[in-house]
Amino acid sequence: MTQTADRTDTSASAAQVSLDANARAALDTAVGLLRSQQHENGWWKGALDTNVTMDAEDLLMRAFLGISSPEVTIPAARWIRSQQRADGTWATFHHGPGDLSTTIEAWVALRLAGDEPDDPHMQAAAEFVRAQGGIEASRVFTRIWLALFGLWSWDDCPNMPPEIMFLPSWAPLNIYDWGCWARQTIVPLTIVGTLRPVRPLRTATGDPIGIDELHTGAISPEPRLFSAKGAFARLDSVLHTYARRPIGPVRRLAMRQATEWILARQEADGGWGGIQPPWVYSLLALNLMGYPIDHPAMKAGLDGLDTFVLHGQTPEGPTRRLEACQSPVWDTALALAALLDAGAPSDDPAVLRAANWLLDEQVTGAGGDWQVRRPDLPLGGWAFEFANDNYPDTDDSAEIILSLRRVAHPEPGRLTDALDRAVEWTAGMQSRDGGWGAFDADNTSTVPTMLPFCDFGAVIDPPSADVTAHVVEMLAREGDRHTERVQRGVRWLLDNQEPDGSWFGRWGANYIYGTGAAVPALIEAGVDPGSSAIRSAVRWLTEHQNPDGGWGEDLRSYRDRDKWAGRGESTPSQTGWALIALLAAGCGSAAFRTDSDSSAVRAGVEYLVVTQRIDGGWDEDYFTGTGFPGDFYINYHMYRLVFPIWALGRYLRGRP
Ligand code: R04
Repeated sequence: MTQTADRTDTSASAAQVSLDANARAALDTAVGLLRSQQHENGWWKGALDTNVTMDAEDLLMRAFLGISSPEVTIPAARWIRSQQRADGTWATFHHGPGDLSTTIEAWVALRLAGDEPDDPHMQAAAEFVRAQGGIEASRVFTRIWLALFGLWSWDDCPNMPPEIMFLPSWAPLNIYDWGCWARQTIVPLTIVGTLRPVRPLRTATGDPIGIDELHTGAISPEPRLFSAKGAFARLDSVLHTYARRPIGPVRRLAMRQATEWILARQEADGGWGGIQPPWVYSLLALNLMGYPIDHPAMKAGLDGLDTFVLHGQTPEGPTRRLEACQSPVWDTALALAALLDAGAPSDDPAVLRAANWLLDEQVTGAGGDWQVRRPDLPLGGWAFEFANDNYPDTDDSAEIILSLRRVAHPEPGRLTDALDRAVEWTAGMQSRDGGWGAFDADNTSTVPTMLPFCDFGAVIDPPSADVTAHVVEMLAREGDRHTERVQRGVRWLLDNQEPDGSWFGRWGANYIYGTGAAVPALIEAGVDPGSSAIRSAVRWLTEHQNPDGGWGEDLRSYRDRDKWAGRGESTPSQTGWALIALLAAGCGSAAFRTDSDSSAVRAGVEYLVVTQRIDGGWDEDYFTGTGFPGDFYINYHMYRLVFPIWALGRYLRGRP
């Protein structure tokens, strides 16, 4: 064994040897579990948890379309009930605060399933809703769902006119200035909001459903007259006056155009974008435009939704819940990297199965909305899911390229060709400011964010630190370090570092995710580990390590930065991200960095070792994935396994 600087006395050395042996054993059992979870076709797919608005809206959609059935309603209602907390509320993430809109939607869905307003669990929920300001204070989507059943006035929902379809791609507010998920949501909603349908909502036994229990009667305050929000609010009232007029030929043409736009984007699995909201709203819009539920497009859409259903079991009986989306491509990219980080041979059968599946998933056959901003860029990216070919993204593409480049494929030419075009696609999606957004280039107009309609979730897709970091790391690994495109990406990251040394996490929670992505990218791109950017990031991480050796960050950091940034109970995935950054910065070898940095790494590794389950996995009830900062969160079930493996594998690399 070679003598290294951190082994200055025999006891430290003995502790080090046993930590490394324990880490090795932890890694081996974790990899065994990961291998056992691979599908025979080569992919991995972890469950994806979000919140019960998915299930509530599914029941409401079925009621609206007239296709409710006890086989769906009963197990879905059971699932919704199982997620209610002791205080009567529903949250949008584990251990999160009660959420007004989620609780309203759950209450209405349970009424549909036959729960009575004076049942104690319903009363508790309604009490919370009233205390929070009632339906009047809920998000626009919630009020639209109620308006569909005459439980809320269409006049009191912000309006989005279908004529938006006529705006050319250079005009403000045109649909390509919206993030792709918001674009796919608003296009069908322009149809719904124009036709303003009202269908009655009844329980299974035929009783009409009312929502008096959820009202406070309060009216939200008028926005200030001269603010931007005030101007858009006045525009909204003009649009309402227009919306109440009879539908003329121009509106009819706009709605027809929106319908064609929707139909052209239906994916092979019958869905839209592989995410629940566009999928469900597109089905409502098509139905309202005269497509009956047995029309092939409607049938494909409804059948496809069934493939997003997860079945479970509670003491009360079987449950059913809907995944908001699925993440097989993303999960497979991360799992493949984990296997390779853990030392699997580059031609290991599991590695090759994953590589072949990913190669088949590359989007080379179909264009997509991204072409509006990059019309000359050849195809070659990957999308997040089994079937959302219209929306490849740079984040998946970057991670897949990083993984696949390490594979020894039996047909090296096939791999190289695929990767070369993927690199060019991903690089070509760079935005003007030097960073990368996820699904589109230059999706940076802030005009959509100012509309009263947009009170929920991100509606644009500007460059983020995490996505930019993944792409920079990939391009630098590809040998592009000194090219202008990489240097502009590096500059974007340096310019967007927080004053405290961390980076914001757009698609993962939160500053730990952003920092865990940015540090390895900057190091790969040639930034000096001793530079102030890296040193301040390392300091931020070590200062936010928990006494148990792990890292954790509560999702409330998105709304209350001062209180929660970098703070929360330790989780395996977030501990993995922090370790990955520290290891990239050289903190794993005490010969290079300060003693305290290397002991931070050892304590983090120790945390992973002692919290591992007997089967090789880790528990992670906390959500560490982000759909929309502040509004929508995701528990990716693969994260608890793949990121500890990345960290342990990289920690042990080069050790005896
Ligand atoms: C982990 C990052 C990888 N990379 C690709 C992102 C994929 C997932 O993106 C989305 C997931 C979503 N879910 N639900 C929505 C959503 C949007 C995404 C959603 C959409 C519209 C409305 C509410 C929710 F972009 Br309204 C699961 C970056």
